[in-house]
Amino acid sequence: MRIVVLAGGIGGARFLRGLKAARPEAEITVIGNTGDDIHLFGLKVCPDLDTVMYTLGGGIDEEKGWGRDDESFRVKEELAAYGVGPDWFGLGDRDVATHLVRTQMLGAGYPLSAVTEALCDRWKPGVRLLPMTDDRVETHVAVEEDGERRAIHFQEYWVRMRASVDALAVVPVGAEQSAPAPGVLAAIAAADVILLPPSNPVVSVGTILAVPGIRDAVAAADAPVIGLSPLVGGAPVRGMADKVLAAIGVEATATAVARHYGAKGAAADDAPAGLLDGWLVDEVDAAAVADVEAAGIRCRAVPLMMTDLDATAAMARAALTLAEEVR
Ligand code: GDP
Ligand code: FO1
Ligand code: CA
Repeated sequence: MRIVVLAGGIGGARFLRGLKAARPEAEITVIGNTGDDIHLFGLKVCPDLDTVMYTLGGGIDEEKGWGRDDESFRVKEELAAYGVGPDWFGLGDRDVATHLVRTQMLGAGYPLSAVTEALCDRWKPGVRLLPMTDDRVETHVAVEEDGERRAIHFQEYWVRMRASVDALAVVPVGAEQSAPAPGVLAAIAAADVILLPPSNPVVSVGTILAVPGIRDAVAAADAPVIGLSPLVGGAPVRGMADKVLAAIGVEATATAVARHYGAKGAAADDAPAGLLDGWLVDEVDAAAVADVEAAGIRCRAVPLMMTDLDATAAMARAALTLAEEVR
């Protein structure tokens, strides 16, 4: 079975771990978000790709959910001693090696997709991990600070500001000029199932869908498209997804996000193509099932908390069962 997953960082990576446990024999292609990528100290950092790679490869810091396990921050301390910022983004010493290898290979002319494959040769995540694009796309967030509107890098909004002010707009800068990385469209077209894991609908899945060609390929795929809600009980399980949802005028509820993705085949003339055949909400949102189904999307309420591997594998099985139902 060929499964394609459009993944962000922590939510996507943890779901993938459950999916692998549920279907060890499946051929899983992950299309990873690169809108969070940032250049720091001359290094190219790809947080979401690395989170997937480390989580599935056994190198993740389980507590934080990002970065390497058994990490130290000596380099960060030395940079601080020089007074060289930014001081709000912590690059760990072990993690830095990944960014050095990546940056060196990019400098030698390899595309990000080839670099990611090379990094995965070490980590053996057990999935094919493709960046959404080899082109530079950077998510920026418009905020008002001290009465002035300005656009800042997504990481500055998320990590430095902890999304403490409203996001006025979220823009994947460069997306319009980007092209899907090699293998992305072919994987979508050949998929038996396409899954939207409980990743951030705006800055993870939304950014992947903003790469020209990807949204249309998912909408046109023969495979059922099944999503899992990252919102439970009207709030993100983790993080500040509500802030970026507000920026695009979508309520932070499982129903609103399902409607935002839209029912497959249900696009109006000027609206983007709808994507979903099925949607899973958490049991606490069982009342949402009827609303989602009224929008033309098959919906089930199941436990959606990724508390451990068994619970996460059960979520993956529920998504695949729903895919069979709508097929
Ligand atoms: P990021 O790139 O690290 O922010 O990770 P993703 O975009 O892949 O996923 C972030 C989303 O995962 C957040 O909006 C969370 O609400 C969601 N999430 C995290 N843990 C869980 C969980 O256990 N269950 C569900 N349903 N969603 C979760
Ligand atoms: N998140 C933080 O909250 N603080 C950090 O200092 C930080 C450093 C960092 C370094 C490498 C990496 O791959 C991820 C890192 N993250 C950090 C997580 C990450 O940038 C964000 O949570 C995601 O990009 C949001 O999806
Ligand atoms: Ca992310």
